Amino acid sequence: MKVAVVGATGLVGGEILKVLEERNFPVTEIIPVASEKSIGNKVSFKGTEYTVVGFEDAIKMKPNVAIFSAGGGTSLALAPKFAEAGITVIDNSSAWRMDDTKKLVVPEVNASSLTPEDKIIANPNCSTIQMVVVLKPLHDKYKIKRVVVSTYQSVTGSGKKAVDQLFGERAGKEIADPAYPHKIDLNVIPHIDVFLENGYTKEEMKMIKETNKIMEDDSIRVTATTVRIPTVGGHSESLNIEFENDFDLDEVKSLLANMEGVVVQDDPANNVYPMPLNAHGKDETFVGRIRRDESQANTLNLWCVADNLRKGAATNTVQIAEYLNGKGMI
Ligand code: 11C
Repeated sequence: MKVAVVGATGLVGGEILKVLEERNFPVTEIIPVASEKSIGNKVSFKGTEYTVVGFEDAIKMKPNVAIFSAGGGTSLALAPKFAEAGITVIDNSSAWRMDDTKKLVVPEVNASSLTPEDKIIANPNCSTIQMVVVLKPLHDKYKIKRVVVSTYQSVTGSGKKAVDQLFGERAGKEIADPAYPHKIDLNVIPHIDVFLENGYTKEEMKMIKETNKIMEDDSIRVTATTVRIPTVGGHSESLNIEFENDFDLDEVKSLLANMEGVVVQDDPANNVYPMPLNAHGKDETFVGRIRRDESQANTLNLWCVADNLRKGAATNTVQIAEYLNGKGMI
């Protein structure tokens, strides 16, 4: 497989290369693609150096698949050019997610919806991905009515500038060009992406709309509050899930334990529960603090954590490529 990575020099691009390497995706050639200013730079993959090229050269090199992580504007402009040349695009931006003609895919949940005709495939937002892998087995069994989610999101979700802001503040440096409108170290910022007219942020609305699309069920009501915290290892989420039907707590734990890509870490007596420090660098979504919401019938509380650059971005895109490859679609 010839694999183009568009945005190869960014935080997620670097993670995509790492995940392709670690999961042994059958790569014969990496084509790193980036904007003008990075063309000619070198990117290393499995001990070989590859030269960063522009998008026109990348298309001429005819990759089997192009994994995009270069922002929505680049995806809107360039993904159709790759697709027209017959190259399947897996896009990590928000550009195509809510387009009715494009699939929004978390492999453990809805990979089977993919067909060879899908030439631009959207990868969901990181905070949505880790939530839907947890919701899916529970929805199939007990039918979800409503989800209330509150997030505790890593600064890596905002890119390198935000990581530099956190560690710069911690080192007592003056931050000339901060990623956030406030200090992030020793702080909690209830604001991710831009505010919309309804008072929600764009990140919150992504979690709501993307969940309905991926789960193929608009009857699931979702409300979200998304929050940035000074951590780097991954995103954490508190989920309150109300079901149509009653559930058995042991069965909930076993459904989650048997879900592909989910690991249950739930032993409060021994202080075992998911944390970003432990999820960092892993591909799974970790779930714990699984308990009944005693204030209301048929309702569950849990806590889930995943590395947002891995399962929330790079790993999910590579898993989509693995699925397409396994089905002979690329
Ligand atoms: C964050 N979830 O943590 C965002 C980053 O739509 O892919 C990913 C944005 C997206 O800030």
